Amino acid sequence: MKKLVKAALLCLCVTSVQVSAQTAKKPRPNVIYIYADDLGYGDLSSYGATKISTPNVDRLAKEGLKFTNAHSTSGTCTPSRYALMTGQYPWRKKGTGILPGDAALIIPLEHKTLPSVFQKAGYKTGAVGKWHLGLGEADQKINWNAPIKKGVNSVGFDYSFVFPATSDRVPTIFIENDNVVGREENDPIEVDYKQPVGNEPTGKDHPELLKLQSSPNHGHNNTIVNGIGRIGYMSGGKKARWTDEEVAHVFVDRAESFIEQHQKEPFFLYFSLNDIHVPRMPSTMFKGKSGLGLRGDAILQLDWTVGRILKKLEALGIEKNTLIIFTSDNGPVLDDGYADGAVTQLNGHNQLGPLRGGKYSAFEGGTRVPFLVRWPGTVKAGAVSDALVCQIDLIASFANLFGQTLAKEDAPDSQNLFETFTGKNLKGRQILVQQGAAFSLVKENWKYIEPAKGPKVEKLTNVESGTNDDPQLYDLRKDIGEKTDLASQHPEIVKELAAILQKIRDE
Ligand code: NG6
Ligand code: CA
Repeated sequence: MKKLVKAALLCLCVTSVQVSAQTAKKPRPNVIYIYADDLGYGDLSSYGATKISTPNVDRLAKEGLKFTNAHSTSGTCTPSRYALMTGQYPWRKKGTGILPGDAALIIPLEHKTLPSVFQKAGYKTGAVGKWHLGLGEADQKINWNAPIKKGVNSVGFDYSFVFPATSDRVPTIFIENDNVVGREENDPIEVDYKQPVGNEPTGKDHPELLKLQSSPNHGHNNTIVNGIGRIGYMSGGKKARWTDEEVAHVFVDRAESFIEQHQKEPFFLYFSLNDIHVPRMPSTMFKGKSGLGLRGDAILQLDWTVGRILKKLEALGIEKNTLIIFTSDNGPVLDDGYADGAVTQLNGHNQLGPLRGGKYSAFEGGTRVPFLVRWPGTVKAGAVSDALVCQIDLIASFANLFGQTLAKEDAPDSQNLFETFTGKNLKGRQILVQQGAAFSLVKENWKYIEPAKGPKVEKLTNVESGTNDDPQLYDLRKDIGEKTDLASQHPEIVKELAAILQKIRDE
């Protein structure tokens, strides 16, 4: 008997030694994913901006790894975020375009998501900030006046504090753990994107009430909230409505509380900023400070937000064990709907850096975005990687870190690039499909843009769309600005890349 117990104990010891050796091999850092909105490749001083200074974000570059060829999947928000969360190319699924504020949740619940991978690894997961992936059951009008079923907490977040879509779309409210914050029984919230609800003034009928004018023809002239015309109509919820000037403060406070609360356990925080999306209406402390209009001021606010997070980690003494990723959901745009000085006070700032295009575009400016990784002690400080990586790859990369195997249907387009994301390997993807005004396929140095109809310059935003009736081919290694179309010189490469694109589509 004694012998048996001894043997069993020995066995237990061996197992626990094995387990701890395994855990030692696989680190479990806290992970904070900071997602800027519409921030361009040229908008940070660490990426070459000279007319604006972003010292806090630049610290991530100085103390971490800077990517020069990192991408969102798409030139707009919803599809890029869908890909980040699911590891599936968004164009494989219908209904993943820019969503209205009353859209249903588009993330399928039967598959792994980025946060559910963390949950499975024993992390506490939180989402703070912009959501824009829909809320509520499909084919049902969402009821804002009751707890939301199939909300943010259904896709793998233990805690969430978000706004539903974009700050230029109603409803202009916060939602905490799938409940509207500050909702009142006697002032129910109603939202409609087709017809007016309630009797509040609209930007269209009462431009004199606006503190921020809409740009001509951009819409943004439905219900006025906080002196700003929005997309969509809303009534009720007077006490629940946000004040634009406070949004960044509210979000960073929530992010800090989440970090503080979970400082002793591994946590994953999806921190999705409102800056620098329109309406750009930063708080008083930043207004007029950049000299570049409200867009520049919003960049300063974004930088300050990052600084708050860095300070918080230091104060808690957890900065070494926290991996920060900073990136943007799509490229930059100056005029996206409001006369906010982005164009008139540009002052020589170049939001694109060396790239062409911008938000919505098939050119590199649509999806090539700043991407920084800081993990002190593990990721080499001040390193630069030109590996081709995409946000869609994070889910497979973290699953790999945690030793999780993903089923074939989970994250089908995501590649494990953990070693690349942490700078141990300089190789990235060989191939990436990019979704802008046209589809593109990048293979090593070559970029093929599929023929597509449409204006060469988007009328409203003045962004070069990248569309052309004929196929285009660029050698990105020599021509990052996509100035010289080589399609007619290399018809065989055009053919090869077009075929690969078709094959990936058919998968
Ligand atoms: C566009 C809006 C733009 C912005 C964008 C979404 C118009 C004319 N333009 O439709 O202002 O809201 O949608 O941006 O309505 S994103 O970053 O969330 O994709
Ligand atoms: Ca965006």
